[in-house]
Amino acid sequence: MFRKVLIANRGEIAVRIIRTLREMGIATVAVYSEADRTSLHVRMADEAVAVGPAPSSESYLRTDRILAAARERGAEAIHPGYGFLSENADFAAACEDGGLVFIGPSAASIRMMGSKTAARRTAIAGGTPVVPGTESSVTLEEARAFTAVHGYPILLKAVAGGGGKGMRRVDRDAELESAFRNASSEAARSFRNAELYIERYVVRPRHIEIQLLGDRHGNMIHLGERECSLQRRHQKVIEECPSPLLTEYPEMREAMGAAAIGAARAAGYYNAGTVEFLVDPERRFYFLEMNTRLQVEHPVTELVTGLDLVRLQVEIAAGERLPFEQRDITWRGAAIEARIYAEDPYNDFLPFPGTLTRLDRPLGPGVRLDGCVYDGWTVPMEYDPLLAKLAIWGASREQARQRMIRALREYDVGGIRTNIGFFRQILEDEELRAGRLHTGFIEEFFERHQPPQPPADLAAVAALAASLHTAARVGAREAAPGAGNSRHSAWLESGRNEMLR
Ligand code: MV4
Repeated sequence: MFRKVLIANRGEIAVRIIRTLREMGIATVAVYSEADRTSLHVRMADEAVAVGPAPSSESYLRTDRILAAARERGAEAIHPGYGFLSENADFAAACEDGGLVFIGPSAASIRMMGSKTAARRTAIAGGTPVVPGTESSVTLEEARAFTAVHGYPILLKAVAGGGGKGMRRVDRDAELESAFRNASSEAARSFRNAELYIERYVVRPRHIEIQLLGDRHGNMIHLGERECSLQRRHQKVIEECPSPLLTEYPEMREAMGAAAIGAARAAGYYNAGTVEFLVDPERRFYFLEMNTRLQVEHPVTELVTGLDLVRLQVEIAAGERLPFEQRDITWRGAAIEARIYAEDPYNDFLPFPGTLTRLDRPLGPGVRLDGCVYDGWTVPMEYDPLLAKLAIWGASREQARQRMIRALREYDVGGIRTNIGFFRQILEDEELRAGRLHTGFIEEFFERHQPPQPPADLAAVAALAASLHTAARVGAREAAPGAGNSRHSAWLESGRNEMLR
């Protein structure tokens, strides 16, 4: 096993990786930019190396400085986390060329899945169903020919894409040319590759992904699915395991698991990876893409399977065999994860970095909090303002949902805006409770619900809330002795919390 590992990342995922490495008795080397001098991952690691100024292009994406830091400090392996260099095939290759182990798949697998058309061809070779479309990039004329045969709606997608950039839905001939040009120039700007391919547009799909784990000896298993249909502008908002749909149709889990393994085997895949599927309203599923990294939402899989995916990644990278087989994997209960962001959900989710003046964390049964913040820390403006992931386990989905609402009520962050209140609203939603999820859910949610008005003057509100609270308590005692105050509003609760301080 490795004695020392460098973590080429920041924020909550760097902290999460350091925790497992510490449990394994492996020394840790953090890297950090000037903006992250005081960040938690730097404090928690055994050693830390500065790799450059705040912009990630000058620090967390600088392969040369990161490799130099690993060599200088005697690290034997590099964990890339997610984002940054995690799906950079050249970086994976540079690690191996420099005698360092990249904790992830081979550079060849990353490269293959990085091209969405190559990924589709690989999936087809592995016997995995893909959305009907083209197997290579197309010209505008070829796009016209495709729609003449297959009709509309279609989705133009960037070959080098992912994350929705360079993607355009087209519903009729008249729109095709301008959509093609727009998508192509957006792809060129985002990925320095203007190539587009075509898929049939799947209407109101669910997004369900399968977690895979393979060792370097040819063994591969799946760890079930995550339901990731709740997204906003291609950013996941809530993830859960299991998917309410597959709880209803468990035979789909086996079929999707086998399909995911087929695609990954065709890519010669090892380490942890995720195959994303679209599921249409008739419950047909289609390969969408493969993520060749640990994912943000991996904790829900960990909570339900009882496994530590980072530990397994490290063991696999060190050449060990998978310590179990498919039949040993069991799923217990249900888990839901909420991504807690410094942002204003009622002002177009604008990032809201700043200094934390107060931090009360949720605790208690079934609560897991993967965070990177502490009281007094300033959230840097330069990066994704993810503060923490609140992952909740319950014996059932409904228990996990109720527990999540309880935990969100305990969660109190001051000094910045967060999406905590928004999650409380979403988790109370009847459609969510019923498990009727699809990728248009969040948009429709905003049509169904009015945003709660944020308090304008906290001090005045606190005073008012306190007096209302007292009145309500007296009223409640008189109306129903012993009924307590469990039905008080969020207003009263926030006012009371203010007063207690
Ligand atoms: C699709 C689709 C419908 N049909 N492909 C969005 C991000 C990218 N990874 C793939 N995406 C989609 N691909 C076909 N053929 C709808 C989406 C999509 C979506 C997918 C998953 C989660 C949220 C989404 C929101 C809008 C569109």
